[in-house]
Amino acid sequence: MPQPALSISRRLRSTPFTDRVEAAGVKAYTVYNHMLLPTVFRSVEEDYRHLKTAVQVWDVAVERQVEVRGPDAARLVQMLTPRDLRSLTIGRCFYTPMVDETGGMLNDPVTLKLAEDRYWISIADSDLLFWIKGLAYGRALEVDVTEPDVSPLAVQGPKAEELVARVFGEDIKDIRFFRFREVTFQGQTMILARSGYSRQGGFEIYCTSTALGPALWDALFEAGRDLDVHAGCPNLIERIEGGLLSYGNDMTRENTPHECGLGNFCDTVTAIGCCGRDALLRVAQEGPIRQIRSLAIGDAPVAPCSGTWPVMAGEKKVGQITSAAWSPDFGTNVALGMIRLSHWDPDTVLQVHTNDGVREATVQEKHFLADSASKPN
Ligand code: THG
Repeated sequence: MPQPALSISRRLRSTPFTDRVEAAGVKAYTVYNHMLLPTVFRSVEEDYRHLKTAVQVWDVAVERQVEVRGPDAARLVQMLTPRDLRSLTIGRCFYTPMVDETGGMLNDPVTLKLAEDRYWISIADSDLLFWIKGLAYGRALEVDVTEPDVSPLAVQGPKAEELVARVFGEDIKDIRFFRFREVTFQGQTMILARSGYSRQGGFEIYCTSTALGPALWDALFEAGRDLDVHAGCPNLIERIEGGLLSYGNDMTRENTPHECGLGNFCDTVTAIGCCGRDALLRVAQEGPIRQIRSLAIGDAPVAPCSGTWPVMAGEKKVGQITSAAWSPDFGTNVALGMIRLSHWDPDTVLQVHTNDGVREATVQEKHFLADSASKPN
């Protein structure tokens, strides 16, 4: 069915790379942090295959930065998350669930510590800036909370390291996972991190100048011509296979980090000052009664899941699917869903009410792992 078009106005902010993305033939966008996020270039399946074999450049400027700067910066950032930030040293990135006073998820950003008194919070799709400004004002903290001119450009795929080394030098190969360094591009200091929203490996360049965005894009494409570099974007199939969660889709304010399977990124007992700490300590006593699971949905490819699909055990609703896509490598539909405790054990068979009928689904032990995938042709 043809999709309706999206009317673009000033409220849907463009990015430093929008001209290049359009020249590269973007076929669809979604809206994320009031900006345009590409979702398809050639087709979701062609983009998927190319991401797993070559290298892509992604305009992920929608991952806006909330900069927290000042003498109270560390205190304020710890108020936001149940992850203990005492081990977040300068040069590191932490995946940080962020919660409100009830322990409900507000966002799941990557937090970078740039200096003792300076952090970037690289946000998913919710207006976290307002919450942070409210806390800073309400507690009269000595901080500035701003959205700086910073636009991440991701380089993802098996050849990403080679491409980034060609542009920024061989030394970048020493950057470890979830660490960053300062680099210089045309005299401008930027941040280069080994991170990104795929399981294929790669880097994120935090472009610190809108004016230099197109030149940065062009430099990567010129250097990567023989690597088959192509414009890409976070890929629905690959991220579901890899169990990468999407805020607003797989989780909302209704969920705690533990329900999202993000308990590993929480140290609620020692995260003193986190505003959701008391609420989370209370729920941690019992443990969650529903949690995100990977599922395989049987038979032919399913149509896209634009809302949620009920998950049933006979007559009883035991959960919902929040993301699903056909996986060429696994030969099944891969999915993420929130499933009740009584039915979340691996190999449990359930029924999913998709838009085009009831399908059988099997709960997986973990996300879909690359080494059990059938090799691409
Ligand atoms: N990079 C940056 N900002 C972002 C994202 C990103 N902001 C929005 C969105 N993505 C935030 N969500 C995620 C979700 C997962 C991961 C990163 C950001 C991720 N997770 C790995 C995992 O879960 O295994 C690694 C976590 C770890 O080991 O610390 O990478 O992609 N800049």
